[in-house]
Amino acid sequence: MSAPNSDAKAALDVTTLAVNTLKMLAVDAVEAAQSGHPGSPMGQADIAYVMWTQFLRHWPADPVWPGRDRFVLSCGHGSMLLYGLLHLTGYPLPLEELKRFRQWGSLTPGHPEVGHTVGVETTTGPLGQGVGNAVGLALAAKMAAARYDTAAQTIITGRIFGICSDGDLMEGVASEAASLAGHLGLGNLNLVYDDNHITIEGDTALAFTEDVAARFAAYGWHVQRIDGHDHAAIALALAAAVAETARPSLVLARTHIANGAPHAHDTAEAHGAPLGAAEVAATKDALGWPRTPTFFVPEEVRAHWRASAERNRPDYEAWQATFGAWRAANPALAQAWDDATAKRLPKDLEARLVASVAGQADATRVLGSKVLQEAAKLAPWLVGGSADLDPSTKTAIKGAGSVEKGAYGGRVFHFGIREHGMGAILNGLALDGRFTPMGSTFLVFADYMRPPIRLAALMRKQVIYVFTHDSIFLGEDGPTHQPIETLWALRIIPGVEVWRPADATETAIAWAAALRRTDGPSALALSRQKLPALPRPADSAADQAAVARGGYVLVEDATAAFTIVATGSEVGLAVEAGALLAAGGRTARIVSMPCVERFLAQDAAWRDKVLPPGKPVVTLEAGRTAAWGAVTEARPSLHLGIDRFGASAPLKDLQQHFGFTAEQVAGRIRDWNTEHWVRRERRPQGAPARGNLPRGK
Ligand SMILES: Cc1ncc(C[n+]2csc(CCOP(=O)(O)OP(=O)(O)O)c2C)c(N)n1
Ligand SMILES: [Mg+2]
Repeated sequence: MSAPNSDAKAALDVTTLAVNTLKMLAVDAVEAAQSGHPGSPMGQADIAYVMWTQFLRHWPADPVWPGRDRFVLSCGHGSMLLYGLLHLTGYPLPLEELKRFRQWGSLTPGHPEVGHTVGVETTTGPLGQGVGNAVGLALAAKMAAARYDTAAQTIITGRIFGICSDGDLMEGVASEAASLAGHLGLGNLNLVYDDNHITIEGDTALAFTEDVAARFAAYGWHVQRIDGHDHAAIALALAAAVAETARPSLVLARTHIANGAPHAHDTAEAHGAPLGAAEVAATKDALGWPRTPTFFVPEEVRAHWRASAERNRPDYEAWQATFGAWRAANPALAQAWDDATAKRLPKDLEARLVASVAGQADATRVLGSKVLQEAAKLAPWLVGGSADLDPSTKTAIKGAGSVEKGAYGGRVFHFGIREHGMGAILNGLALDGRFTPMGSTFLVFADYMRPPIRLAALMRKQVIYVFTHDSIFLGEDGPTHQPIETLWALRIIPGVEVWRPADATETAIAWAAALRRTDGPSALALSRQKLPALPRPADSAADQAAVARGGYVLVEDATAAFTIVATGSEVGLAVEAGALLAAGGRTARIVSMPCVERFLAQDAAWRDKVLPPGKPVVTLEAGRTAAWGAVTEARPSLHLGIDRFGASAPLKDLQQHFGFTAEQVAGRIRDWNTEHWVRRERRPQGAPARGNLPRGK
């Protein structure tokens, strides 16, 4: 063989330098912060280099280019790899920001945060979630292609690339999502597994000895195994992964954590601790890297990385031209695209949703299903499904068709019994930007998908959850299925709006609010059981606007000495109990509070109008009582709820045993009311009223 010519040698050198730059930026940043994860960026640098310079179609000058490929770093602890890539390829992430890794207010937080750092596609860190997000993004791209591509023009060009780690693939959420991705044949998804045999506690042999390749093959994935430091092998594998369009691809890349660090190499210590000054020096020496300056980027390396992004110019420009031609040739599709992207809803959305169920009394899950059908007409980008509970949750969009392998034009998902995967996939669908995704299950199983709900809130993404069977009054299924703490468990996540509507109007307004809320998730808690109609004589636009404020006066009475605040199925009960109390000479105002977060976000004038300061309040909700103090504040208050697990029995017996008949509620209020006023006169100033203590514990 002849000696390589000098051009080839120069190319080889800049490649090595480009990889080493990525490694050293991570090492220096972690060292400067004295915090972070140097090992995985070092181990993944070869994979990332080949992926980003030869495969990923992106355009840093237009980071949200709709035709782009998306990159998901599922193992978010390796964030410095991503920050290095974004910096080097020309995103607005200056070196100064890399120097401020993990510092207050920097663009380089410990784990990547979408919306915070330009070029970051999703927030990762909780392991496994990114794999689910990638599946959702891939599904969204398939669904968008089915809607918008035409015989003449392909505008959905983006593919999904990702890197995941041992931790990602140990987590169940990744298995759920991967199983569904295989089932749906998401051939636009290309994941590389950083198979470094190391996690925090040591060798993966401690706890992870399964055959991952066989597992993914069984899921229906296209699976390859390579040496993750061999650039030619990485390129061949990624080319094969991209060429495989019928199945998602997993490339198991055997790598070495902290590759290039003489002593830290292959150690668990390199996972999450700075290398230390001595090892940093040894690494730089071993790689022929200058010890100073730190954060060193050789000029030819900068040019090389920039050129790698510039190589996408023809694709970028061709896409823009195609998109322009597509817009001109397909005005209706273009309008649909614009409406979906902007989530453009009709002004009279509320009125139309209310009209779809006006005057009807039923279970809110049934009313919700009817409202959904109308919502689906007004928001064609609304898509959704359930975790195998549609006959109960009633969330199918009728006549829309299912999303199936090879046929992605439908709007109904069948997630299977995979709530956690569903949540992570919904986040991916939301991140795509062209859909409003909805997912449903029983309220009690919201716990199975809490991590992605939390992430949807953190990312401020629009996801709608429909959680039915929202209280013990689901009946015979018993305490395993009866949520007690779940409403407050969701309310306590910042940024989640939980709606628990009481009747047709509230159900419609809750749906409208969820559709309009494009910067965060909304959860609808709906009843299994039929609910009574509420006194709502006018049901005017003003009344509906009041509902949208989250808490409002349903029954006003200027002479009333106190207020009953209730939600969902307990609002009707409050009205009934109020009538019994009134018959005994104690009139009550009734407040319905379908969304506590909305109510608490109203100005003081509204809150004081609904709950006058100083006026005693009774709260009534079939769930934990402790947190209602956040609503009643300093007002004398009694919290009626359920602070133990439920029981398996018919609805009527549960109402009786848990004190939720109108007579019992009226009686409990009467007792408290009497006691409260008597005690208030006698008790020394500042002593708590008896009513502040939850009863029935
Ligand atoms: C759901 C979840 N559990 C635990 C952690 C804490 N954690 C961060 S990284 C990690 C495991 C690291 O192993 P691996 O994923 O193989 O990454 P590597 O050490 O190879 O970089 C753990 C347990 C987490 N981020 N997310
Ligand atoms: Mg590992």
